[in-house]
Amino acid sequence: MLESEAINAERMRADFPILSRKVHGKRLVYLDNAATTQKPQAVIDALVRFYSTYNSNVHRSVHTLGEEATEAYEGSRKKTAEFVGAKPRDLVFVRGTTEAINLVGSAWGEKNVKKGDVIVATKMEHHSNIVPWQQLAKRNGASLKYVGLDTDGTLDLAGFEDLLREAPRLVALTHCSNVLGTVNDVTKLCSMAKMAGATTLVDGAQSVPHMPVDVEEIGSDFYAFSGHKMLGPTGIGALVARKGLLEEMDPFQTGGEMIREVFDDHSTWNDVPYKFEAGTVNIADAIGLGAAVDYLDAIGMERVRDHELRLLDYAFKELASVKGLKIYGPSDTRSRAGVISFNYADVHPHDLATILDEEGIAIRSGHHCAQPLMRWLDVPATSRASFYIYNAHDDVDALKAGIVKAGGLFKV
Ligand code: C6P
Repeated sequence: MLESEAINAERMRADFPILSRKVHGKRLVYLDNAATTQKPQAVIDALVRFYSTYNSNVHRSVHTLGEEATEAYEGSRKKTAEFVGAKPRDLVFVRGTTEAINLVGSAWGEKNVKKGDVIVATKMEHHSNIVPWQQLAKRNGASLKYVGLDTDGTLDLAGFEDLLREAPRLVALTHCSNVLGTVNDVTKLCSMAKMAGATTLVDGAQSVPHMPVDVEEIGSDFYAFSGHKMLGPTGIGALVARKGLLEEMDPFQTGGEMIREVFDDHSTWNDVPYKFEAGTVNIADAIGLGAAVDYLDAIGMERVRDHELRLLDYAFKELASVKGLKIYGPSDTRSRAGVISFNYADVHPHDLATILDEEGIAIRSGHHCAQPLMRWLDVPATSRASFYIYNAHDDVDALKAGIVKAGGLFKV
């Protein structure tokens, strides 16, 4: 593929075995990529190769298998770090975005957030970037405050500036909303937060898989993301920290491998990032994530973003003609990612998702783990279609036809 060539999604589907299966006798139209993405054969092969040829623990054994496994695991750390513009020593492998944020909540938060401190989050956060801060605030006597949204589903910048005047200890915000698709200008927001003296955490669960991300350029202190939303396996993700920050933090979990020396009454800690990877790590899935990074690197993230923007434009144009369909989030597709949350007349999102499933179309319905945002939208739930590299116009056409069919059944 040439760098400048647009992605040929139909051709790309051949790399994803699951996309050739049928659901209820129909072609699988997979539009639930914000929940998790499908896996290319290259990732599946990397997992099979590990278990069938060099399965072994890492960082422990000098035998051949142990050396090979360690090399592959650390190789994957290097690739994953470089993918987001970071150094391997600043990247901790975790289970996913949720664990990365909990790690910061404990290992950084316990020491740094004091009674009376303010933590700032936004109304468009996933529960994973709310509940750890609620718990930390409760434990340490701090308060959690929210930046509101403008009517178009973008952040209320004036409200953000107001909260920065309270000199928050931490600003935690998402790079991209999993419901509204809003892409936040995290470079600008982190810089504003920094000037106000805050530490920053960016939730990159919905951005790293879909657009070029450079943590150095963004200037965040912490950046979290999940492997399974970027073609990798479940159970693996990363926390990337600003240079030197991990060294200042206490361990998250304790036990094997994260130590340097253990005495009867105290222990000393391993170097970073190993200090934060206690016990036997998720070796196979980290290696699988490395294969996913290779796959995305070969395509190029600019092209991934470009493909999704084209698809988004097409979907907006097509869905505009469906009477009774309300789409949430910014109307300017340039400031959103390939996520479309909507409601359709009085059809309950779960009913719509069930009818679409009959047509082989997978979307998500519900609150999308963003209940404060649902309250702000004043709806109990939405339907959500989310795109990736293997989606094309035919998927959008199938979605539209399925919605229209549901409209007929519900007499919209
Ligand atoms: N959102 C969705 O369907 P984990 O589960 O740890 O890999 O990722 C959590 C998470 C954190 N932040 C954002 C913005 C997210 O979208 C998610 C996961 C999925 O929207 C599953 S709830």
